[in-house]
Amino acid sequence: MIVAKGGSQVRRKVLARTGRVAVLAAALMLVLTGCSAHDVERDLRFGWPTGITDQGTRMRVLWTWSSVAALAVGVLVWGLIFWICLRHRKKNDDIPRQTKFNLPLEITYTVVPFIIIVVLFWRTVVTENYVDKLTANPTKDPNTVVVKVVAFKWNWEFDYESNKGQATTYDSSTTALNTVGTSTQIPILVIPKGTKVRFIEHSQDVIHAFWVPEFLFKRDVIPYGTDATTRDNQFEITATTDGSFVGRCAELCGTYHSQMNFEVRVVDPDVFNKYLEALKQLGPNDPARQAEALTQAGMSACATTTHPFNTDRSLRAPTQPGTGASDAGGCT
Ligand SMILES: [Cu+2]
Repeated sequence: MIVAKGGSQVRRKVLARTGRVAVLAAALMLVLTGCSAHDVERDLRFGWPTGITDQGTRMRVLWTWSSVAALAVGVLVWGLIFWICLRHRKKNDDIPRQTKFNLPLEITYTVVPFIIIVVLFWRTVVTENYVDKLTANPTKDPNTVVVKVVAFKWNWEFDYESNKGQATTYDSSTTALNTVGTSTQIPILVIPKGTKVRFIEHSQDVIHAFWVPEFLFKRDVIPYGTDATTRDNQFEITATTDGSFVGRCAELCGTYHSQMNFEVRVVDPDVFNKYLEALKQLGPNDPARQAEALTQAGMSACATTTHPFNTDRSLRAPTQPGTGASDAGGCT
């Protein structure tokens, strides 16, 4: 008896020491490879695409931890299956002990999944509420830029309604600073990095959908047959990565649906302010104001992520860059 007790104590000590060494080794590896717990968590993506918004990051965190929870449950279930297969495999021809039920076990495997579902539901609702959160009085808010997105067959108009609480209109008019896409010009939406942007989605004809894949978010643009925007869909994002990103219409809206591309440029707030100032100086009637204002703000005048399409309906081949109707305009 004494020998057996001593043996189990030794085993426990060895196990404890192995555990301590493993934890220390893991911590040392993290420090030596320059990874923080935050880095590890950020890289645990499980196939989740890279977003460029604060909201996208929150969705990714939900995905990461849902996947970790699913894996943990998976490992437990696989472990139990293998354990039961090995531990209770057929060893002789005796009939195994026959049992009826095990109340504690049944309560456990009812309550535990219920708790898991409650936690997943709760975290999903919290994340959804964060993604759908809207600022009260956005046009007066000192931290928000308001853009009205007007969809029409088959292009986009972007109206910059206000910039951090200041209304942005052309001189001597109430028209918001804007750009309008045409078959020869991809509309480019410029937004400031690190600033909340409120989108008001307005449609003039049919249902379109505003989709920037890197936002990891899309929302329908519903026509209500009125100029009022009170019923229009609205949402907010805060872009955290600068760059140019393609945007698309994600609702089959008609003949040129597939050609309703636009570009989003996420830039420093200084560059954004310069761009708005340049638009204002150029006035609402200059059809080339988008390209000119982009140039004045130090940006490329042409879209870099997509190109104008050839609108010839008899064409039986996809449009290649440079073959669109815009060749004369310089942006191909
Ligand atoms: Cu559309």
